[in-house]
Amino acid sequence: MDSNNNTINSKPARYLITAALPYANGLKHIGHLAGAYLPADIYVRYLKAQKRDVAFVCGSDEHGTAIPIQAMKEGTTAQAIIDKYHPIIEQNFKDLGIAFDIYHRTSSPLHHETAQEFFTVLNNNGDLEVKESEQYYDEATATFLADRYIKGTCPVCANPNAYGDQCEKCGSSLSPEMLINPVSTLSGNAPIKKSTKHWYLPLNRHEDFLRQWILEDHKNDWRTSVVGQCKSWIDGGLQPRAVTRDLDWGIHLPLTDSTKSVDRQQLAVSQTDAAGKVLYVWFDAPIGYISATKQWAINNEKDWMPYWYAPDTKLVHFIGKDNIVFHCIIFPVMLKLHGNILPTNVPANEFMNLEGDKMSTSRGWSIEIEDYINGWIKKDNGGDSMADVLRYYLTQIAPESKDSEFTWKGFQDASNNELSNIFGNFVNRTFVMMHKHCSGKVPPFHNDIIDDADKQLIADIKEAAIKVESLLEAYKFRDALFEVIDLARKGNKYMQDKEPWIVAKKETIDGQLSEAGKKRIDNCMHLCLQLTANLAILIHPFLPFTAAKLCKIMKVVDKILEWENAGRLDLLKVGYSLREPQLLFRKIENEEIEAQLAKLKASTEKKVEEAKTTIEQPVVANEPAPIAAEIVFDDFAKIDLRVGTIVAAEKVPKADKLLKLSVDLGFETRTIVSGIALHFTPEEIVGKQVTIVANLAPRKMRGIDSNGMILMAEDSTGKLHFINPETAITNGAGVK
Ligand code: B3M
Ligand code: ZN
Repeated sequence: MDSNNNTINSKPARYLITAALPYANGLKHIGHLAGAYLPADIYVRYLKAQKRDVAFVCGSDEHGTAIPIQAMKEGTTAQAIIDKYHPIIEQNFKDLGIAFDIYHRTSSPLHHETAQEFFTVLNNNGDLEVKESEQYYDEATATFLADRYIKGTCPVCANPNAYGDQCEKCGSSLSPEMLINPVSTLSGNAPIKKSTKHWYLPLNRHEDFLRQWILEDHKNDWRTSVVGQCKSWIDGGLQPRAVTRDLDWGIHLPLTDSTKSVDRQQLAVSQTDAAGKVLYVWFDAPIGYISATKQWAINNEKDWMPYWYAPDTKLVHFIGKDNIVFHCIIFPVMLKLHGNILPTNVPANEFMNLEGDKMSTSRGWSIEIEDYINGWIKKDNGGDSMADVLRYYLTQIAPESKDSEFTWKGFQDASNNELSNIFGNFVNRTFVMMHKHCSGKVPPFHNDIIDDADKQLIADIKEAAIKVESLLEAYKFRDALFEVIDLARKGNKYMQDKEPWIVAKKETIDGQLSEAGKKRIDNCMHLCLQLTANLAILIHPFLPFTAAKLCKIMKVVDKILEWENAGRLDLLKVGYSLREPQLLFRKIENEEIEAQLAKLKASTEKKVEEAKTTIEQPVVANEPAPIAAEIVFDDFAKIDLRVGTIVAAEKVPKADKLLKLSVDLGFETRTIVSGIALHFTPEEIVGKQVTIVANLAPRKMRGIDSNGMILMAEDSTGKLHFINPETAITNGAGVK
């Protein structure tokens, strides 16, 4: 609660805002954007409009096994990979208006020094432990197999392609020892065990601190999902985590000046250690926030220290949910030991799915940021307004408290029905009418004829400014955006009720508009114009390109966008002449949306084809699954297996993987829904005999009652095969 009160009662002296450092090993997709970068940018733009002292830092994460692995794939060096992707990713962010104060690199000498200094301080203070242990080793390539150099079956979800650090299917965080049937991704061989020495961060020593700091102090102001994930980590028992690796790509361990080390013999880093070992990527990457701040300070002649040491600094990490443990548990322990401030909040987002499935670059089921920029911003006549359309939709469906879903139809609706029809339309009508009825100048407001509708609109403007501010302070970006659009909606209604065009018609006698009519039109247009200026201020954190366009047509400099102006009704001076309106958003056509859907389908099919050709390679070879836990005969006897014949099969609508089967068991015909549609067409399986589990409890799948389960064998390529009798036998026969 402390930090919460802090923000409300006293404004922090400065802000340090971070967004997760993307691995520079490939293009990033819109899920990344929605997860960390866009909300961070919105928050920072708002803070800067508040004239707060802010540093917004980000940059490339250029270490870890992900980089050399990508280099192998592209047949090049790790250095070439980071030099290729770093500038592309940086430019992609710029094109979408993500305005970091610095986009740094963890390969920079400044970062290497900073990370080494950090390690040295912890090691000299006795805050690390050293342990000699047996680790997986690939003899063919003489490499210890850390993180992504090792693959195997996930102990949690049985995914056969889980990495040594994480299962990308179920999200479990793993260690190489947990993998079932591990293989080296370098040679495809089964590894041996070899002894090696490593430095560990003993998280177990900090359990009390973490419990108090997260589960008590922040239980109310951090997102429930973040606190929940932390709680399950802490309750699961904190273990020492290795912070070094036997690799050559990364930051070499700094030699220890053994006179300074509290335990010289044990903890000291020798020449040999330093040459063959590097810092674990998740040890060095978050320190990247600090080195980025240092470089930013150098570039701007500032002092970086208060941003990481002064207690009146508010540090906020924007990340996706897969990075929670690193930012809420491991890095804070490091910061505390090193004497730095701790994050005030870590507003992690959940995941954004795409058209009914998880986003995944490897399966081609994603929208790459670069692709969006090329397809919509660069060659489209909408230009950078299309950057704002994406920012709008991604914020409108931001996965703040649960996973959300991007659909192209939703994108089109958000753009056409809300941005264009509500926001764009209000501004456009205001400007068209102001030019027509007020000769292009801001008309006066006549207080003597103010009515309830005017008063209500004025109150709505003031209230919206307050609401949007408090929602942004609480990291509720989608609700905040809703309030802005809702204000535009109220503007439309106000104008619709006031009907200035009708007033003009009715009150014009002999070509002359009556005095009373003129005053009514003046008041309506005056308020609509002040509302437009307010909309520019309020929409600016979300849609910066649109705000800039609004400033242009209002002929004002962007100083007007300062937050203290929100809620004011004198932003545009009476008599000031304004520009002609400019269409803010164009309509998105059905064909464009269909083209995107077709493209998505083609890209996933291409990846499936590519995967087929690489499947022979050891990297993805499936080892047979380990034998399950022993059972006794009685367990087996409970399962009633029968032979039956598939007499009908059809696809289940809107479920790519499911077939609805009718299976003749002789004494009855069963409906069974089976997840085999990607392997067989309905036509090819009708008439086949199969073995089914006949006494499985019924289950509803896509609204259909499924009564039983078909047995299938899965080969090492993942292909399914029927288990059926050698020659046809009577339906209903038991299998024992
Ligand atoms: N590069 C992982 C990721 O992109 C990692 C984040 C580092 S933040 C310090 O999800
Ligand atoms: Zn898994």
